[in-house]
Amino acid sequence: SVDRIANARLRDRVVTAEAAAALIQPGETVAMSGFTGSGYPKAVPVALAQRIEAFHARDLPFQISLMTGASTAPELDGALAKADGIAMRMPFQSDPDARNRINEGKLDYIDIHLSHVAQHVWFGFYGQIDTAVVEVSAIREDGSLVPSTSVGNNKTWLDLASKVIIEVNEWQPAGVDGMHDIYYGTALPPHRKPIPLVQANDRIGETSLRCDPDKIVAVVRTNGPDRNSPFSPIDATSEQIAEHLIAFLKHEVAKGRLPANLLPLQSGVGNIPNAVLAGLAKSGFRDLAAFTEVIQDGMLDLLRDGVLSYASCTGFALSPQANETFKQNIDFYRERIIMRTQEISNHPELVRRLGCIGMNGMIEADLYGNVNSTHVMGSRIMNGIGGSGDFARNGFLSAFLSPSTAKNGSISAIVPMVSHVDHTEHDVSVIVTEQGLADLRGLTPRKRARVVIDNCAHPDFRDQLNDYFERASRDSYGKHTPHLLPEALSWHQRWLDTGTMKA
Ligand code: 0RQ
Repeated sequence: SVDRIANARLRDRVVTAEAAAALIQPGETVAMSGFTGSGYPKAVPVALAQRIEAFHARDLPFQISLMTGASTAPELDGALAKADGIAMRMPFQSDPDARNRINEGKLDYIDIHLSHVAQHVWFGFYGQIDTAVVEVSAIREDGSLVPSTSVGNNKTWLDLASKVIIEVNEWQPAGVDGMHDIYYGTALPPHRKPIPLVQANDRIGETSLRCDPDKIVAVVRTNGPDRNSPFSPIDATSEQIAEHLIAFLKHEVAKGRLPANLLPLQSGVGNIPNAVLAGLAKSGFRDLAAFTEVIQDGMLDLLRDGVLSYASCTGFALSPQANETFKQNIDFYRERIIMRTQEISNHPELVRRLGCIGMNGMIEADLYGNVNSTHVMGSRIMNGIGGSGDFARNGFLSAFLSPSTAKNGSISAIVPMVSHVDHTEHDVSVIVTEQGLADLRGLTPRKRARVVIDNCAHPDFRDQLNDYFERASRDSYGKHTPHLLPEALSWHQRWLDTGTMKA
């Protein structure tokens, strides 16, 4: 087979993962590739975790600040968190070990909008990047780098890092070459220009990443799979949520507010968004487009069946089975998928111009439409805001989806006041649970409360919510957004004290 490293100079820099990891020093800021379990480095982070453990065994300090595109995998976040090797982490993670350390207060975590990461690093808000560790699928003869299954912030990492370690992963299909679109037109204010993308499938950049070869200090060959975790079968609750949302989209088409083929879709990851995608396939929609962050199984199916004409993303989150289908039909998918940097896939200017329809999961929503996507009981982080805010604030419509209860019915996802705010009442158009859909557009706060309680709350919590809302409407200091402050968060405290939000 053809050598994936076609550049002779860089072929000479091939070393073991251990040798590459030895180039990373304590206290460094390290920027790695990876987005929702795709395209992350597979070998150097594990070797780095071992190096860190060896230091710790000799009572020597060793931690790094770690930045990525989004969530990675046990071999990256998991291994480094277990080794107690991360001092600061940003911007999005979903690893159980890292999450536990963050919630124990032992790992500093900064949760920012995914579209902000690259520019905030360019602005200098996070200091100098010492090392970039980036997985690619191949190195071209001219030294340019063909990304693998995610692009994330790799352009920024390669541009700004003092030294670069490249992993060339032969497991990634060679046929991804041509799928990427790396935009080099970004500049810093006050010199920014409009981004010349007017349709979700426009190509505005290059198919590979540039990198100054003098900065590449090591190249490591790998051959290992992305995280590729399986999806659970679609359950009844997810299916009902999907049905409500699809009925709403059809209604919007009938009213003439959306075209028959909708507007570019953004879909979060998880079982509910997957059910929505499966539902779209069954409901007769055609010629849809996606302008989203992540392509998961449901979107590959829609592309295969012609329901979706094309999809723009920055990474994948596939089951092992879907990954096989992807690899076997890579020529088909390359014609229909464009992978961009996450500053472009999530760019507010583009999300606004294209009129994306955002569909994301949530932890809880309150009577007035504020949404918490990240913190259980206001303090325990689950994952992070990810790209949900980029799409919620800037899209044509933004829907937040969740079962109406959590933890065996002991928690209501509809609460008097959210215990943490990621999406304000100004950014949320529609809330959907298996009970129904609340269309908040054009409604005053008190009218929103009515439809949220009537359409979305679980019957077990409806009386309690009505009681709160009625008393607040009578006794609140202000009557615009009625609240009883001593009670507003009492449901959360009750759950912490007694194990249920039920009064
Ligand atoms: O926890 O597994 O311990 O039981 O949250 O909940 O219902 O399985 O739903 O996997 O879709 O996750 C908001 C976390 C939903 C996700 C969130 C607990 C529940 C369970 C997971 P257990 P479900 P999902 C694009 C967009 C932010 C990022 C985003 C998310 C766990 O959608 O991270 O939108 N969103 N990115 O028990 C207590 C509640 C709860 C609750 C759920 N009210 N109280 N626990 N849970 N609701 C992708 C990217 O940006 C990269």
